[in-house]
Amino acid sequence: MKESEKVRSEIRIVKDSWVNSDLLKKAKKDGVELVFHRFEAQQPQCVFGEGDVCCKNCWNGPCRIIPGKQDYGVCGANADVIVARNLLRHAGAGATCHTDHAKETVLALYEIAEGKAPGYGIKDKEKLLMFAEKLGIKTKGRSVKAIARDLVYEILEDFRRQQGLFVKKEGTYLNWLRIRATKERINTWKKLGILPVNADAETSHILHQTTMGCDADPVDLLLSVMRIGLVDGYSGLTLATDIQDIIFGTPMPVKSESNLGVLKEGYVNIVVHGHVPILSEKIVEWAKKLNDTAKKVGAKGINVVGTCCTGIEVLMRQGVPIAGHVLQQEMVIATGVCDLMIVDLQCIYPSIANVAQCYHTKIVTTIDYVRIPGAIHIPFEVDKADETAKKIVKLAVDNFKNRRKNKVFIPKEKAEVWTGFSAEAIIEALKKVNRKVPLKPLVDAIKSGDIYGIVGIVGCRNPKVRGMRFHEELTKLLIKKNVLVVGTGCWAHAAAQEGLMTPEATEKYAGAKLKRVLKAIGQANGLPALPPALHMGSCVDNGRIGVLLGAIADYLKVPIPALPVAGSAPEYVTEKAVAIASFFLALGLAVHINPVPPVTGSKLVTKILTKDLEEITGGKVLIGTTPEEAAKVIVAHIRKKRKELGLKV
Ligand code: BF8
Repeated sequence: MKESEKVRSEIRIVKDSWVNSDLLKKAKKDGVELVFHRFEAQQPQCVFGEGDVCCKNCWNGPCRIIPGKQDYGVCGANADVIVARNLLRHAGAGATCHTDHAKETVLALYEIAEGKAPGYGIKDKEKLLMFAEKLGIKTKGRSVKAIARDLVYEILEDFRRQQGLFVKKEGTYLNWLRIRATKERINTWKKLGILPVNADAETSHILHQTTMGCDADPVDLLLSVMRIGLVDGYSGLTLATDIQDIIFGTPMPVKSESNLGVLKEGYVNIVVHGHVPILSEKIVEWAKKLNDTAKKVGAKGINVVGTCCTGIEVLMRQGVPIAGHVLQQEMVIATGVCDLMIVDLQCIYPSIANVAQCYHTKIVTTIDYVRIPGAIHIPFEVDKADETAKKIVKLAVDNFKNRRKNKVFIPKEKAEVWTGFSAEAIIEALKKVNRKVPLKPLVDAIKSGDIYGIVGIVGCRNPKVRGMRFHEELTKLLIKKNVLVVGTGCWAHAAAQEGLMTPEATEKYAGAKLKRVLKAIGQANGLPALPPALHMGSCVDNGRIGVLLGAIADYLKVPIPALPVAGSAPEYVTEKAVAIASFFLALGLAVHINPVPPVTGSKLVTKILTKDLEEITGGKVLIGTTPEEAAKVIVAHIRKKRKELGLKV
């Protein structure tokens, strides 16, 4: 890289408010390479990959499409087929992340029911009973464990059902979709023939469907993307969240802190990273139990903080502070005070092991299919949860003495965050305004225009949009326009760090009408106001957004696509985000996606996703490459929906 380019790139890096320039300088001195440096080294990135017109599905290739010059791959597949096939594979890969996550939790519930996981219990019995009853499981006079076991059997049916697959399609479909989706949506999906039958079979089937010489119909492939979206939505997101709530409790509002400033110099710092809370919940518990042990090695105690979505899980339920989003995971180590980072699965950069080598940090992997050279692998099983968690916490305590004082720098930045806004928590807050019909105050505010619409902002931080502060700026622009923002994932880290998840943010940023509503609800709950950006959880908690919208649609007796709402993934990165976007599109939402999704290599696929899909599921992709453009298209969509519903625009 030329010197002038290097300077330009460093300017871009420090323009992001969440990048502490002193920490960056120190990391450089310590010999650390960060995500930004590797991103710069990758420039320019492949244009064929950007339009997804590269096919590597067989070894006639790799083939790529150059319009007017090379319009077909060796087998005859054109850009439309290649782009649609690639999109389906991305969505499928993303969905398996969430279905695997859900299965981890379901199998943990099974062990609990069998009495083989003594470290865990069932915290939300009411929720367990609600689902059991919806699925026709007898509950009266039975033990909670017996009911839980039967619930697990019904759930596992969604991963092994064969009836309705391939040969004889008999209209059987996912149990979890049946009890969590609205009737109107189910009928729409039935008519389209996209109701999934078996989550595992559907995700493995698309590998076959997209191999060389199988499905060559882009429209059919895109309908399969919608089906995979439903697998993701119900057998992944919603299922994972629901079972986690049963085991660990449904989140309720709690206050905490965010950003790198939550790391503490005199303490043993343990960072939980990844997505599944089964182990991190135990780490939090054992850190409390071994706090005095830490004092014996000269520390003031143990400080557990989180990154990415595992961090959010323990934040939502226990108020554990969050240190950073996906792009900050290396910086957490570069502070020099991370004694141990424990990871489970997804969004874990392999580079953390290299960064850790510059410090004393120990990296511990725990899942058998997620290993990183240079890390210590301590397999985690629910039946030995306590002894494993204790061992890991002790490892961190023992490592405290190895900290190198000359390499320590903790940025001061940290912000207060109000979190724990599950759909149930929102309903509880509304009950303080109207006990009998809690949704009424919310829906009345939507009808009157005091809440102009609701937007779910979700997803990752992308190094491609550095310097733009897309999450922060888009959120501010929307709440100023009286749009209530809810969201999850790395957006939540960004919004929290910007101070948008506090009652004060309502006063500072919300439009006058939204401010009035949030103050009224907040004051009924003993707060000056509800925050204008409601933290609904981790990425799997996107299912909570689906449940909330379903409840509003049912209350209003209209389909979800008729609501003045939208979704946005302004900095998406992962295949999981593709699966989530597919779920939202199947739900009938307009979804703003940035950077521009990798479908532009096909005019047909682009047209279907940005236009024709609206006539099919009600959803469509919105494009806006700056926060201002994004806010404009999202608000225009909400205005259109309000007009169609006969509401004030
Ligand atoms: O699931 S938002 S970078 S951390 S994929 Fe990953 Fe994206 Fe962050 Fe959680 Ni979600």
